[in-house]
Amino acid sequence: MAPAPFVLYGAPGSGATPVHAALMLIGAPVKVVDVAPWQGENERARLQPINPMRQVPVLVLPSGEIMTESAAMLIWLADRYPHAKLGPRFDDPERAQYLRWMHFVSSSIYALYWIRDEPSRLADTPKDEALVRERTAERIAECWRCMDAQMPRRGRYLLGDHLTALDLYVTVISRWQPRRLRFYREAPRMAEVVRRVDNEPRLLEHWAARYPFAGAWESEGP
Ligand SMILES: N[C@@H](CCC(=O)N[C@@H](CS)C(=O)NCC(=O)O)C(=O)O
Repeated sequence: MAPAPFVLYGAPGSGATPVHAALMLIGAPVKVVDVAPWQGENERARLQPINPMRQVPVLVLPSGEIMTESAAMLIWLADRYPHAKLGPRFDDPERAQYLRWMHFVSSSIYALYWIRDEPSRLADTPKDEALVRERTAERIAECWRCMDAQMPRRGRYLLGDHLTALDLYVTVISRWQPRRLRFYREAPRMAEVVRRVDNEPRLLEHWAARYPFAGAWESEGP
């Protein structure tokens, strides 16, 4: 009998995109449910039964267990399916830096989109909303700059010559505002890697279907 598929909740371009890319590289069957909670209450309500935080991505494992948290999903998938070589193993010297930067991207950068996607959560007036957008963009740029300076780049990808979950994560999140042109400027060493991952032959179809260039992510914005 064919194994039960993973079920992944999240619309194109969301944090589900790198998780989906990992599942593609692993070769695991996946059923995708498009939900875009940033579009409003109706979409959020669809998520309530599976994730009370009403966010995506949500990954339902073949066992039926539910996972939230994109970084945890990526790390777990890489560990669970070692044949795909998506992350350094427990005794690999790169493991510490891998975990460090996976968590950094999640907690210092991705977390800011809760505010950016709906600045009225913290700001009362349109003027304050614009300020929140501007300041969070500066903070995201600072995080990328810091990461770029600290990453021990020694190969074609962020952690060496193997594409890992960290490459998938940074490739997608760097497409979000303030978008790629700003990222390229702040993080010139990582810029080279994300362009390589954008053009990874095994993922071209995936990117085209789940995060097409039509979204104009290779631009700049607040
Ligand atoms: N910590 C979560 C953050 C997830 C998150 O912020 N997802 C966004 C979409 S990419 C979302 O659901 N936003 C809607 C909202 O926060 O209301 C993760 O890493 O998976």
